[in-house]
Amino acid sequence: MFIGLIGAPNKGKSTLFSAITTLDVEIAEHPFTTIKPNIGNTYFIKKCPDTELNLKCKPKNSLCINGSRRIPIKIVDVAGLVPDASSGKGMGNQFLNNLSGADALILVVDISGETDEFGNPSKNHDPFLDIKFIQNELITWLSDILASHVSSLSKLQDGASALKSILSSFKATDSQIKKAANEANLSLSYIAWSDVSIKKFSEYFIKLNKPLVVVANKLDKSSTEKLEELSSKLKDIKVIGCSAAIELALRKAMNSGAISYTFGESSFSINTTDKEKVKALQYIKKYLEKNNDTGVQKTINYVVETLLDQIVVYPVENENKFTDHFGNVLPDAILIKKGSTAIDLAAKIHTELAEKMIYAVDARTKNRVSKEYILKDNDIIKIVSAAR
Ligand SMILES: Nc1nc2c(ncn2[C@@H]2O[C@H](COP(=O)(O)OP(=O)(O)OP(=O)(O)O)[C@@H](O)[C@H]2O)c(=O)[nH]1
Ligand SMILES: [Mg+2]
Repeated sequence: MFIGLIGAPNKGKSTLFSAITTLDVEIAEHPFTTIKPNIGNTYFIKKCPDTELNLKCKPKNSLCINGSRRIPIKIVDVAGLVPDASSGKGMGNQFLNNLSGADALILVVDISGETDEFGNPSKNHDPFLDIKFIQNELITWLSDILASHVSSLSKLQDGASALKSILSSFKATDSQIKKAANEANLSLSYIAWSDVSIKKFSEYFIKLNKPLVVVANKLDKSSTEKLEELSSKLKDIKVIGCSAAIELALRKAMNSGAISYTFGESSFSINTTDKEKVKALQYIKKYLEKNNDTGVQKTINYVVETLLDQIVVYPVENENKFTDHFGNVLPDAILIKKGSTAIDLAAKIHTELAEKMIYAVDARTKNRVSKEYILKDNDIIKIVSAAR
C-alpha cells in the first residue's frame, strides 16, 4: 500500500513529506525543487490494545509509543504538476508514472493564495483552480495511456480483462473497470472508444482508483474562512487544513529534545530555556490552540481509515497470552480492508495458513469463530490451521 503526494509546484509537498517521514529532502521557496521522487515511510497511528489488556506489547512490524501503535505506510513525493503538464509544460507528466500504483493521493494546495498554479508568487490565488487543473491532468495522463492501446482492443470480446492488464500498474480491479465503464455508459466488448469516451472512462476510473483528500497547506498564513470557502466548493472531497511547516518544526524540535510532543496532539511541553526557540515555540502553541492540531497526522489517518477503508487486526498464536511463537505480545498490527474475513487475514500472513485453515479464535472472548467471520477493527485473532 502506498500514498502519493501531488500538487502544483511550491505548495509544500516536500515539506509535508519531510515532516511525516523525518527524511531530509530538498525544500525551497521556488517551483520545481523536487525532480526525482522522494520515497519514505510514515505512520498510521492508532491506540494499541495493550493498555486495555494491561500488558506491555512487543511490536515487530510496527512501533508502539505512549500507548499508540504506529504502523508504517509508504509515501511518495513527486515533482510539481502545472497546467498542460501532459503537453510537456513544466516537468511534464511522466513522473506521474511513479504514482500509478498509489492506493490514494494527497493533493496539496496553498490555502494562503500566495503562490499561483505555476508555483510563482501571487496574491489571492484560488486553490480551487489548482485542484481542477490537477484532476484534469490526472485524467489526461490516464487517457493518453489508454489511447495508445485502445485500437488493439477492438477485436476482443472481453475488453475488461485486456483493460485490466493494460492498467495493471494501476492495480486496476474488475470492479473498478466495470463500474467506470458503466458510469461512462460504455461497453467493454469490442472496445472502439472515441477520444471523448476514453476521457470519460478515465475520469470515472481515476475517481475510483485514486481516492484523494485535499490538504489545504500553509494555513499558518491563511484563515479558517478561506478554508471553509474551499471546502464549500468541494462537495465530494474532504479538505483538511494543515501546516506542514509547523509540523516539520515540531518534529525537528522533538528530535533535538527541545520539546516533548506526540504526533497529532494539540499540545506539547517545552524543555528548553533558549529564548529564541521558546519564542518560536510559543508561536506554534498559539497556532495549535486556534487550529487544534497541524492537520498532518489527521491527513494520514483519514487516508488510511476513510479513503482506504482499513482496519487494524492483531494476529496472535497464543490467545491466552496474546503472543506469537516467541512470546512477543501483540507483535504485528495488520492493516486490512473493512469487511475482510478471518481467512483473508490468514491469507495475508501466509498462503498455506489460509489453505489449511480450520477456524479462528477471538482472543478477547476466547470464542471460536469461523473462517468467514468478518473482522472488527482492533480484533485480536488466533488462526487455527493444519499448516505446520
Ligand atoms: N508558511 C508556510 N510555508 C510553507 C508550508 N509548507 C511549505 N512551506 C514553504 O513553501 C515552500 C515550498 O515548499 P516545498 O515543500 O519545497 O514545496 P513543493 O510543493 O515540494 O515544491 P516543488 O518540489 O517545487 O513542487 C518552502 O519555502 C516551504 O518552506 C507551511 O505549512 N506554511
Ligand atoms: Mg517538492
